[in-house]
Amino acid sequence: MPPPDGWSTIDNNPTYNWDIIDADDPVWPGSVHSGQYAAWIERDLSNPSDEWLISPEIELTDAYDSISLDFWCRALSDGSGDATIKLHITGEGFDDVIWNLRDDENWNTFDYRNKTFDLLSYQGETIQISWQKVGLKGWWFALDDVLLSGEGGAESNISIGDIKGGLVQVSAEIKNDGDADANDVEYSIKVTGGIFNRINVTTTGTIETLAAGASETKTTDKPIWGLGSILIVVEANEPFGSGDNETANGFVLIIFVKV
Ligand SMILES: [Ca+2]
Ligand SMILES: [Ca+2]
Repeated sequence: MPPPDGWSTIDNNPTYNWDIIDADDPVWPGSVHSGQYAAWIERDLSNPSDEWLISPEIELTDAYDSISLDFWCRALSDGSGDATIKLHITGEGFDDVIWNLRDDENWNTFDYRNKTFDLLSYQGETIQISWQKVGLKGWWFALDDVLLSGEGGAESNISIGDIKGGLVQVSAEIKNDGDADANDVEYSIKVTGGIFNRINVTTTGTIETLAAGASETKTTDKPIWGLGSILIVVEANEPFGSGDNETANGFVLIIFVKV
């Protein structure tokens, strides 16, 4: 059975590599912590191991108050030889070993144990989490219930500010009142109306990044010619975030738009 989507392994020799074990067919009873399966690597008594179990890339690019890695594992911390399990956090330009089973634990019984690590310092990075079995012999290692959780911190908040008229154009202020940057803010300014409904101008665009507390003023990119009452509808939205829409009434005096 392959690992779940996006997970991968690196096998540096053909024997005793990362595998999935089934609770109904346990290598050792109790080696699955919950559900039907767990990850597992057997000790290798003759070839030094260098076997990796690697998570998908995880973007920690939003704002968080906390980021926590939690997992359950079952192993002894010593055993013969020198093999250990190293927990790596890797990303662009870094490879941090944040846990070493043999050095950091003193586990003499085969209990499932819970480990928790604070990963808040990786906020802003795209990381991968890896368990590396490295060295000769050691013990088998079972891993289950890996959970990465984050609690939200700052959020963006898109709103529409002033809508203004001018010489053949309408402008609208798009604001981010939140305390986190807004990304890919899609906006539209639609102007309709006039005598015989001859005015129909829509301007759309995307603001790649609208910093926290910042605003940008966007202007219709086609001239508004005509005469009479108009309706202005401004919308701005983040694809997976906040949004706002506002309407305003105005009047076009041939070439001057009065809002
Ligand atoms: Ca191996
Ligand atoms: Ca499981």
